[in-house]
Amino acid sequence: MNLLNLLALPQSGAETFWFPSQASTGASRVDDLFYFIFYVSLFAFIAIVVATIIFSLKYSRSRVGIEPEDSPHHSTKIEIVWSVIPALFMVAMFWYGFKDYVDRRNPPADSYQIEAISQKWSWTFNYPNGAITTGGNPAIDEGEGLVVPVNKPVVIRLESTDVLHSFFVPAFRAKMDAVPGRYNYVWFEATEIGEFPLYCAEYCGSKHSRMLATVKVVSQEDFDTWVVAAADDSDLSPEERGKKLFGAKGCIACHSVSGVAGIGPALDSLYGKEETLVDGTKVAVDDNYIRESLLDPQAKVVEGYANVPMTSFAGQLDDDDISAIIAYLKSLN
Ligand code: HEC
Ligand SMILES: [Cu+2]
Repeated sequence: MNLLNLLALPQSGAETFWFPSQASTGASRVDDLFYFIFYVSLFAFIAIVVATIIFSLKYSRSRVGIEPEDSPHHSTKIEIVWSVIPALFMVAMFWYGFKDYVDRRNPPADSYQIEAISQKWSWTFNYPNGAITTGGNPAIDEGEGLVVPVNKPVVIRLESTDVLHSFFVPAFRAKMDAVPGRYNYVWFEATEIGEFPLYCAEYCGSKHSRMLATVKVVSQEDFDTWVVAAADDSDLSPEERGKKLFGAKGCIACHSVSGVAGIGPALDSLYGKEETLVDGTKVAVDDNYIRESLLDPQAKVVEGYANVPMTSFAGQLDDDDISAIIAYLKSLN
């Protein structure tokens, strides 16, 4: 690798040693601030190290034999100069950092909102019209990833069902934690059509490195066609439809399917199991038990969950939906 790349400034947003090419409106501001701080620090570092070396050679007692003589040990003039000049640079760093931070935290009013739910070790993306995509651990899931329109501000509302994850798209310079138990958000406006890697940037367990998805940026026209087609689930199998509903109806916010209990019990390898209820009785998990869990969750409450009520989905899920969810839960065994 050419070491000079370390010093390269981005040329019209192209890839550098430090950054991938710029693919969002906010990217150049992040980069400009980074390079400003980097070059100021580099200048100060070199100036201090070079001066240290020159002076220690020039005035070395053992080498040159110069005896120390009385000299002024305080100069107000010099002290003011070396306090005020760096302070001005720091005020500039703070000012631009603060401005960009405020900008990063305030999505434009006409933003398109997509919900991203993270779980070990994948993402579920819910679009406003009911379309759902997934992305992440390729061993489990060959999801399509996040799809967004170009030149349109997009707010990603971040949730986590289990542990801390972090939504990170280097090409957009967009990075924000997904925190269990609260909502967070990040926004960006993509400026280039293409596919960009989406990483989880918070160590979240053994398959963290495979929590790797893509963001596909398409034209607004393509997006509009795609999102309508993606919401149409008439050609899905019951299992696939169940999986979609599981994300879309928010089950995934309380139930993981990775064996980790969240607000509610993990639902993988649930079907057919013997469940212990709060009053100590045991019931077999079958179609009717699951149906009842959805329509009248308080009828049979799982041991250990007496204080965390699940809300009823009566009126939100029709019989077809319930069958699809049952098919999906069965497929997780
Ligand atoms: C607000 C959190 C929350 C949401 C959202 C939620 N659940 Fe639950 N769920 C719970 C809790 C807590 C329990 C355990 C207490 C109980 O049995 O009612 C539970 C229990 C269950 C059970 C029984 C589990 C077992 O181990 O026997 C099933 C099945 C279930 N939920 C399915 C779903 C499905 C499907 C959805 C989405 C349509 C959903 N839940 C949405 C919190 C939630
Ligand atoms: Cu993660």
